[in-house]
Amino acid sequence: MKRLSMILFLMFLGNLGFSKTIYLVKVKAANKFERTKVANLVHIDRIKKGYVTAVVNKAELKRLKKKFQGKLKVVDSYQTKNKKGHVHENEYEFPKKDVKFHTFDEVITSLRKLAKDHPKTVKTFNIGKSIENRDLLGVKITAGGFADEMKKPAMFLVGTHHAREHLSTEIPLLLSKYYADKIKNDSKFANFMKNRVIYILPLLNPDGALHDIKGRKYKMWRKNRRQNEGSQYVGVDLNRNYDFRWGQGGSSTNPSSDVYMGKAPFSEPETQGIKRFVENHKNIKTMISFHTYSELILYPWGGTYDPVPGQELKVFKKMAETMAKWNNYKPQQSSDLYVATGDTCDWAYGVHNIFCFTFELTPSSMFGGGFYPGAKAIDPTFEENKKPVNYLLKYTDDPYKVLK
Ligand code: 0X9
Ligand code: ZN
Repeated sequence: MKRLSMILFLMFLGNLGFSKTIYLVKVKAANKFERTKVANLVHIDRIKKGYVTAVVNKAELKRLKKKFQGKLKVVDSYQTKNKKGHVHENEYEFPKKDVKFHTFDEVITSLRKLAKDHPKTVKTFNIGKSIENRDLLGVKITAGGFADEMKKPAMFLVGTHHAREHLSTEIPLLLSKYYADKIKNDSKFANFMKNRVIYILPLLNPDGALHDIKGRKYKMWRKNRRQNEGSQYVGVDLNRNYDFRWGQGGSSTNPSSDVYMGKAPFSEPETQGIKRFVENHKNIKTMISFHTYSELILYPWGGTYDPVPGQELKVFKKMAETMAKWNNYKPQQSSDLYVATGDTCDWAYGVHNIFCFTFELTPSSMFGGGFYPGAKAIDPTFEENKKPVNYLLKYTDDPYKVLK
């Protein structure tokens, strides 16, 4: 087993463009409480019976060793030097086999084209700029005009809080085209969309996503590209930066950690953009934050083991379980994985009462490619998620209706 995991790990990392040493570690953790102790320091990659695995840097390893003496095993390490002067060194493009994925520029072009092709039903919107000054662009989709947009119940789809989770850009992007075309071609659906708006923002972390593909080599990058003051370590974990229960577990105060919460809640322009947009769109009733990977449908709370209040728990459960029948994902409360505070859905629900789900898309494990499942994963993942998203859209006017 050790040999097999080592070979797979090396295969997995073989194409990554690291210039540092990273380590694959196993930490003994028998249940969600023990997993949370690990999640306080590093991002947990995989949950197995009795232990978790994580890919960590040197500083993270040091902290893990201090805290989990005797419970930690370094399974493997990997080091590579960035080849200076190689042909693709400064290119912001996916590796050749994955060019089907959209770069930041391609996302922007697609969204603008969609609005141009559907002038009556699709408009672009901008929630601000990333830390490196890139546009955070989305599309709004409705039928019957935008004049009374705010009166129409809305579903908000957001992709790619985490840089390396590129499939979580593709799915909302494909959904935007799917819905625009469906309004055009299906009059029943067009009629239904007179009383709905769909807001889609496929790429919340463009700087991180571009960094992850720079030089056409994946880098396993997770955070945004904030140059942290007084630290050599870059980046804030955007899914730890929302202000609801911020910093109360499952996130780190250390900029070298992959789950660094930021120096203050909403310190990042990307999360500030979401905050402003949601505050200004009280019509948003449901939301999905797309991530990869593990094939899960997660609902609040993620920041505490407590469940949400009774009636709302019933709604969350019913919705998650129904959606999971179509995509075969596992429906569960977020904190069943591990407690993590400052995430999108706890904030959306806790502050704005939005029925918000975190979808951890395909694959189910590292053996299906982990964060890099390849272009072949795009279409099937889209297909399996169409029905779940349609269902959420249907009940967006009144989520409690699922209990009737
Ligand atoms: O840890 C995260 O931010 C999410 N997983 S990922 O592998 N995409 O990074 C899961 C968030 C679930 N929320 C909580 N457990 N609070
Ligand atoms: Zn994620």
